[in-house]
Amino acid sequence: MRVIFLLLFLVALCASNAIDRNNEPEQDWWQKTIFYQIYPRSFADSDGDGIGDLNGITSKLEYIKEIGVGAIWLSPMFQSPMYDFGYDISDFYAVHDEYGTMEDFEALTAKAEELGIKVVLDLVPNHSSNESEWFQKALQGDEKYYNYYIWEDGVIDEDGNMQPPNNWLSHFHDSAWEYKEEVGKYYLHQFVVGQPDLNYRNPDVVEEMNNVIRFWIEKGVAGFRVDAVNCLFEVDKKLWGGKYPDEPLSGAYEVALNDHSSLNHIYTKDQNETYYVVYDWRDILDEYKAKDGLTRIMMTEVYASIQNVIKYYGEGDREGAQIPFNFDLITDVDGSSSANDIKRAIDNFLTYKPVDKDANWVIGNHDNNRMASRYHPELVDGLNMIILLLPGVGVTYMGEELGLVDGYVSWEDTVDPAGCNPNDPINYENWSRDPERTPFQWSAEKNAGFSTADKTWLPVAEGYETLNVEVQRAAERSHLKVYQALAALRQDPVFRYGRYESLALNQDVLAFRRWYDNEIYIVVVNTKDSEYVLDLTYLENVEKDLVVVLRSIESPKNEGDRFEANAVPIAGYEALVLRKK
Ligand SMILES: *[C@@H]1O[C@H](CO)[C@@H](O)[C@H](O)[C@H]1NC(C)=O
Ligand SMILES: *[C@@H]1O[C@H](CO)[C@@H](O)[C@H](O)[C@H]1NC(C)=O
Ligand SMILES: *[C@@H]1O[C@H](CO)[C@@H](O)[C@H](O)[C@H]1NC(C)=O
Ligand SMILES: CC(=O)N[C@H]1CO[C@H](CO)[C@@H](O)[C@@H]1O
Ligand SMILES: [Ca+2]
Ligand SMILES: [Ca+2]
Repeated sequence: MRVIFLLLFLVALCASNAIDRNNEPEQDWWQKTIFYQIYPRSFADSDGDGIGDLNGITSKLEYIKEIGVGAIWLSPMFQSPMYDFGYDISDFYAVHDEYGTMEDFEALTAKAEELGIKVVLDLVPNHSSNESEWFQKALQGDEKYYNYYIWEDGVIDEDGNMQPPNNWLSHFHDSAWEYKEEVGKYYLHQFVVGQPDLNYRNPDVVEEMNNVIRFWIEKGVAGFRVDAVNCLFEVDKKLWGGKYPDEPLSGAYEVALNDHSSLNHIYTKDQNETYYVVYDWRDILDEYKAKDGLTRIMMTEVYASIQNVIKYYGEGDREGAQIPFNFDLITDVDGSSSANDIKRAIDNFLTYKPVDKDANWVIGNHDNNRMASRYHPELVDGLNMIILLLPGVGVTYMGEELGLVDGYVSWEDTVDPAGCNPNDPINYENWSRDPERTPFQWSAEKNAGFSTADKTWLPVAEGYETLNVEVQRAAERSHLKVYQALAALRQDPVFRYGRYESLALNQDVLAFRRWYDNEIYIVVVNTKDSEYVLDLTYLENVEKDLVVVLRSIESPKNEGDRFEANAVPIAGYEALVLRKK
């Protein structure tokens, strides 16, 4: 009997030693940090013209460091006529004049380097601006640049009028084709009219974009976030008798006929050639790593099925993006979702991602209503706990650390083409992305400390007098302080290497466990305004005493409080990080 016990004991001992701290693979910089998205136009205005700029960002880099973030990614700061606020680039090799100069950019990267912050830029490969030199030359008949774009003849309808080549729609409520008198043809634009699509079947275009990548890496950037990459290729028209085929109707319920979602985008999205271009870009990034040892990263922006999203990681011996953005917490769930729905949304990415790759968690960006507004302002700490303590890379859209909410932007003040184009003063808020782009809230001063201008490019959100950095820095408890604590906590091996298990304890409360060696942490988030007494022993190996390590700001508990695992009371919207004693 004794011998059997001894044997069992030894087996258990070996099992628990199976994960040896010292044998963990060394993590690279991008696996250990948080990526923080800055929308340059709205972050900080250094010269009082009401528009954020690079010097503004540079002046706030200490704040980035203070909150525990090690990498920023900037929405486009390249030269642009701003028809789509920078996503329409007229010079891929220059800084937009409202944002500053190349010297300002160099000062930004120098300061960032001094503080140990990596800088990642937005690569917008699908299209240029219609005001780029490339497109202008194309219009003037320069053959090289004509072939940078996608041109088609119109079709003559029964009444003898010229119509676009087919039914393709842009993302902004109009035909994806625009006629050009000078050329006598239509050009393709999957986004606004001012964003003509580049032709990736032309090797010159591929090489040009490779040069853009090289140019900015040589300026010192640590990688790229790649915009709308699944729109890169359209179907090969050679396979269709030289004509681009119509896309089928999606059958989407109650959307206008010119709404992008009214069609099923089988010919303009997710074409398989896309993945090989991405793998080639990764090779370029790796060439630089081979030279200086620093990993350059790629984050891809793709709203697609999970099966297509994970293709960006690579295939066979080809490597792709280290961080194919996971938007499930944006697209699949919101404040109305149950804890079960949220568990399923989390598990979705973890289920499909390759076992040897890192997950990532994105809960907001400049295209979607702010996290606090989509879920609930009281859930901010719980959501940040989820984003920062799940296994994988955490991504924060500026202001999520404070719980910023959407700003109100009147129809008169609306500038986003997605809001303006439908020309619908009643329903524009259904499409406008301006509410999540209102200026960052630094203090209770004029314009929330964002700018000294009399008018800012978008109005500052109401309530900034109490919801801002300065107030949250001074307060004993604040979202900012919880965020800082989370940024520190995620450096613990349990969150870097530990395993993960999750459970919806009831329809409102999500719990997950992270464990490593003999350390166990439990994160509990009540997504609704109802109280419960929780039995956390449903999670394996969770029993006896649990200690509160961190709590949401309205939590009635204190750090250091102890609870019996089978009877943990939780208040409405309360979120806790607990450790097993
Ligand atoms: C570019 O497109 C915009 C519409 O988005 C239009 O207003 C502008 O005139 C165009 N510019 C040129 C040079 O064609
Ligand atoms: C892309 O898909 C098409 C149709 O499924 C196939 O014929 C083609 O070989 C694929 N190309 C590549 C590069 O995988
Ligand atoms: C706009 O959104 C509201 C609220 O979700 C909805 O009731 C309305 O039908 C939407 N309007 C249009 C035109 O999509
Ligand atoms: C999240 C994101 O970056 N979305 C961008 C996708 O691309 C279009 C066109 O470049 C932009 O309008 C979006 O802002
Ligand atoms: Ca400015
Ligand atoms: Ca395209």
